[in-house]
Amino acid sequence: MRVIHAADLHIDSPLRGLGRIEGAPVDQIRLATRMAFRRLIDRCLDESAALLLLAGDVFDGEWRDFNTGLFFVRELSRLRETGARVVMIRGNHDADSVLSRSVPLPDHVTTLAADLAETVVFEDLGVAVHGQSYVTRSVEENLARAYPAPLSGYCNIGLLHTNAVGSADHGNYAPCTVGQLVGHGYDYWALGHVHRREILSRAPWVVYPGNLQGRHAKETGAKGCAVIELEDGQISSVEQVDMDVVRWVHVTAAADATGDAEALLEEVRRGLQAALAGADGRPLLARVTIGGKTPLHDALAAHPEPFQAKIRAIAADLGEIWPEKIGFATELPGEAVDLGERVELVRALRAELRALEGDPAALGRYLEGLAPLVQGAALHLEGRPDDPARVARLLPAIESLLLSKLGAAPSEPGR
Ligand SMILES: [Mn+2]
Repeated sequence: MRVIHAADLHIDSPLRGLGRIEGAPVDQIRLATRMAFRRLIDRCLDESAALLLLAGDVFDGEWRDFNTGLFFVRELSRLRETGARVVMIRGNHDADSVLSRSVPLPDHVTTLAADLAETVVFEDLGVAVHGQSYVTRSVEENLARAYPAPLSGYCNIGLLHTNAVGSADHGNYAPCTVGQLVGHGYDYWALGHVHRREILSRAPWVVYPGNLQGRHAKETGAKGCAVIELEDGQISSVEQVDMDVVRWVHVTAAADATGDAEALLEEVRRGLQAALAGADGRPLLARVTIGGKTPLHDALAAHPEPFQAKIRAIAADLGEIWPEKIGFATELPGEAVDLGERVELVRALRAELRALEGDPAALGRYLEGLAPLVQGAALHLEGRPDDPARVARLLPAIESLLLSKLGAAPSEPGR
């Protein structure tokens, strides 16, 4: 008998950062959270799963319209074909107080209460599912502590939306520890909230399946659900199965001291190719980062666009992989450079830029000169180009650009 555990579906989450990805099938990608859920239901049907467990954050927050809820109902109703039952809880993103709309769910779907942990017993399956929904977005108490004791003679499963690992990337909601869960007496903890898949314990099982579909460049790698195999009421295996329809990856390449741009592009190509090979035919959105100590540093810092365009062309040639962002973290090799007769000029320029870093007023006087340009450009830029904090952050890049124009290289690597 199979039980499928998923969490953090975030159906209809607005996938961030798609607008700037040149040439990517954005409309298709926007439907990815829905398509991944459809794939999950397909899997339940294919495996004739007896039970589907959804550990919170089914929705991303308040729906824009009813279609989000109707889609969910339509997909769940397909499970009637095999008689699968569904038990779900609400997480911080779809807490009772967050969703003002709701749709009636089919009879085979149970949403566990928010005021107190409760238990659903499936006599025919020999399974007891315990769990509690969130009342509000921010639940600070340790909910697991008040979960019912295990029922003897059943496979006991705890459904919980929690930060059990002290993850700083996620709100510290319903915090608990793995040790506490392990000691509770259940056979399997079906967790949600942390979006990275992780098996925290195998005896008993404590599992984050991670989210079903990555939603932005920080949610990289394979995403999916956990498939639990039960034999005679005992869990015999747990397998992580990929469900994502589009995948975010991080591709890195290191430039070397030879300063050979073609070799660097070749390394990027190999990285993109390897990512595609591991994606099982899924379209990929790749964040590309170029690092390494290289004489190319100044040229890349001053004029990244031609290099970025070449990488986009390589990706287009390889197939369904789109660079989402191409960033540079290169440094100069660091050997001393003979500046010749420009030495004084370069020294003065560098001193001036360093002084500006610590002197917002002086920086402000430079920016006055930019005012007429800023007036027209601000509308088309993400932030005001004359924001002193922003300009201060750009000073190292400005230095690289100016020094490269002078044919000089800064003597300190990484500046
Ligand atoms: Mn979530």
